[in-house]
Amino acid sequence: MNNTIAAVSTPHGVGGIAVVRLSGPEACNIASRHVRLPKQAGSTCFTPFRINDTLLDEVVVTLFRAPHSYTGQDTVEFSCHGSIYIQQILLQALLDSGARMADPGEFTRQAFLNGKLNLSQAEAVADLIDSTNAAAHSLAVSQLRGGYAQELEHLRQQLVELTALLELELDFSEEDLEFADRSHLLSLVSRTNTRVQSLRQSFHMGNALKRGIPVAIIGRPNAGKSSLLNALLHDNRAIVSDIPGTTRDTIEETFVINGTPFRIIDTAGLRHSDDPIETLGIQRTINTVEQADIILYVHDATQPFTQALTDLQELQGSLSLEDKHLFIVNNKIDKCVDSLMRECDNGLMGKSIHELTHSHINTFNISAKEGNGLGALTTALAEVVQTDFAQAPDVMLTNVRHYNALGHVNQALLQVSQGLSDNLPADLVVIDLRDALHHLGTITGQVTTDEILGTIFSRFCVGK
Ligand SMILES: Nc1nc2c(ncn2[C@@H]2O[C@H](COP(=O)(O)OP(=O)(O)OP(=O)(O)O)[C@@H](O)[C@H]2O)c(=O)[nH]1
Ligand SMILES: [Mg+2]
Repeated sequence: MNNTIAAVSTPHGVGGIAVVRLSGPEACNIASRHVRLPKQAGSTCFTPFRINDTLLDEVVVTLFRAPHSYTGQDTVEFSCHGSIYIQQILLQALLDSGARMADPGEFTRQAFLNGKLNLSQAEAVADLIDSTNAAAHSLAVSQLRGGYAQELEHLRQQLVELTALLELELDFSEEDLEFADRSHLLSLVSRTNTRVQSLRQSFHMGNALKRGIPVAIIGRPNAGKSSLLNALLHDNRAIVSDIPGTTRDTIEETFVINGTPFRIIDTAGLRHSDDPIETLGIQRTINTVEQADIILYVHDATQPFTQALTDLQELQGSLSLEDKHLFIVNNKIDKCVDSLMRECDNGLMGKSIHELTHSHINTFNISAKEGNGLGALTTALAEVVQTDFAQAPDVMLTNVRHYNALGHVNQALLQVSQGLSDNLPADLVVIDLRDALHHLGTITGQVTTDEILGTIFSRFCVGK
């Protein structure tokens, strides 16, 4: 197996410069066929890049010596001029001289295999590259820094100690000795499991911050839901028309307020319909509401507010609105003549809806068409996040793979607790403890399979 790999690390296309990376035991030998290498590791030099005797380009070469490189192997990076032609020929020259084309994420995979990063940090590198806003960026940085890995390592140590105690008993099983007091063990296990559970609970928040906090726009046909989506995005994303039932499928877009991403979802209007496609759309609306943290109920302010009450009452029948933020958005206020009446109506409406749903209610008067009142609405969205996320734990789970693994850890630890309470023999309890350790190990990479590694690194681009 040829372990010296090469790839273009900058995005495909023309640029001022491009970076080609070469890493592995033969990196220096291969590179020195084409360039003069810097005398010292960690330094650069400006040098011609030749193929046989032909000059291809003048490049800057950076040399890293194992283990002091990203991958932990000898690494040479070429910064060449960013023509696609130069990039391709330079890379081909390295391949002809003995390197192998890198797979997606293979540089990071080398880094993991050489102990430069643990698995959750390697995944954080992918998140960092993907991050498009301040919140996702700061989550990825904190995972990369390893606070999270330390927390998991701490949990692992606790489980290892527990296992060791019980295994000690097994060694002396003939003598029927009990080294560890069962109730002490039980409290250790439940403390560890409490931490596992709270880490799992942080996933909802972590995932929302990373992918965008889900906000559903719902309401009757023609209330102006799509107009609101377009107004928030400053874009004609969704079709707007005065025909009720214009939007049939959900339309999803991300937008950022003060560095926090929101995933805003326009839905099919709520009404009873004989049209099978519209009915499917309405079912989708209900599913969307279920997954949303914030609901913008758009009400046509020229209509009686009892409409809103009826709709929310019906929704309440199929799902719980209690733990959601409910924003009542009175739209089309440009068409309302008596604004004082409106205010009074809003108060009444907010009160009745709160009594109905028990959720936090905010009411807004807007005109999606003319853009009035949108500032207050976006400010309120940002405030919800500030209050909810002010209580966010230091370490947050953002990765669904980790979430599932911690689910298995949690199950295994519940079994351990049960076994200890039932006074099961130590060897049976140890089996469940080992199971918990196994699943914990898959997160940071003490336990890996080719399948796990394959799934993780295929997410990366070639060249990282
Ligand atoms: N006067 C006024 N008209 C509006 C306002 N917002 C939307 N409209 C009009 O109301 C009609 C329906 O708007 P849409 O945004 O398509 O409504 P919708 O809720 O998405 O409707 P469906 O997709 O059919 O459920 C269009 O003719 C819009 O121009 C507003 O603030 N003021
Ligand atoms: Mg619509």
